[in-house]
Amino acid sequence: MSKVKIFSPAVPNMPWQDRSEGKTTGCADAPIWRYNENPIIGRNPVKGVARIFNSAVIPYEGAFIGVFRGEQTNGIPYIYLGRSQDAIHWDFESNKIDFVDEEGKPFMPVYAYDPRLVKVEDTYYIIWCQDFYGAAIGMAKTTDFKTFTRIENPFLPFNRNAVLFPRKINGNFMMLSRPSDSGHTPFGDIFVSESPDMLYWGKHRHVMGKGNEWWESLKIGGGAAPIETSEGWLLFYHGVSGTCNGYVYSIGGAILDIDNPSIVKYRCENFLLTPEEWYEERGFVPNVCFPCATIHDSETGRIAIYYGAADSYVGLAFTEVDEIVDYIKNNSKLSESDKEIGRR
Ligand code: BMA
Repeated sequence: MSKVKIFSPAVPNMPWQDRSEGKTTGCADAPIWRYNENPIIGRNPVKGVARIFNSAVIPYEGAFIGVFRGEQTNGIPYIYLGRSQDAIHWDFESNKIDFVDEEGKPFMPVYAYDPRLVKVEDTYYIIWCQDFYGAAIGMAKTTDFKTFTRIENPFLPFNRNAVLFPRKINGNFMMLSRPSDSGHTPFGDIFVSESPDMLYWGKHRHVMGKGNEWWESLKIGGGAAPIETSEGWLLFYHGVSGTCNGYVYSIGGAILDIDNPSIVKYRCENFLLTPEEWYEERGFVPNVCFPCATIHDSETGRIAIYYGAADSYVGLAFTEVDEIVDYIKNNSKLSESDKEIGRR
């Protein structure tokens, strides 16, 4: 039993590899280690799809299911469904997810990328980036992974990296997002918005800005759905450094206040994972570690982090809640805007 409690169902069959077997790396001192058979999803994973990366998975009916960013061979990203018994080896449907609109008529976004998958109460929500007169947030819901019904676009363009909290807070749905431009956004902070009905979103609050540390000094964005713990919401996010040779995406960690996630309680000044392995450094876009999901077990405190690598692969890394929370707390550096209720 971990010292820090995770409040979510137990997942005894979650993927796991002990640290001694996993790949640790020389330069990162965070208690997080890579699966030694990474990448778990390689190139050309299914007919018509050149690469799968930046994807989200969740326990489902005793096994696992996921929504995957598939880069089609025409270069346009879309979302594909995948299923797995062990959350490591995945079978993908060869057809893109067929969304329907609120009236049950077919609805196909022009493109769809970086999906997240979050269960709130009895419904699974998919949140992604799509065209709405520029990059914006798309959403759909399902209860059976057969019918996927569109929900109104929650935010105006331009926005990316929307991540829903796994339960309502003070009676409202809560969602992180990162307002942006429509290109390769050279700025960006994380905000939180709330909604009573998943239709109307408001009470927008600033959560955290790009960091002072160089690894996240250009922009940041929400990653995996926050994990509810006895210390607060544990958030794995991405932070970007703008080097003379292009952007570098690393994984960062923060803990948000449980009742008011606009307030950051702890924020780790060090990255938790940064591109070091060949599949992170080399690919369609080099130097990208982009977290989109975790699977975690409340019984053991184990956490598996799923991240896109170099816009080409999916990688898996492991940590334990006690150790990662300690590490984030022991290396926490907050700015004034992190600590305030971000309202102006
Ligand atoms: C961001 C997003 C991600 C991508 C990253 C690196 O702007 O588009 O999907 O992984 O760039 O290319």
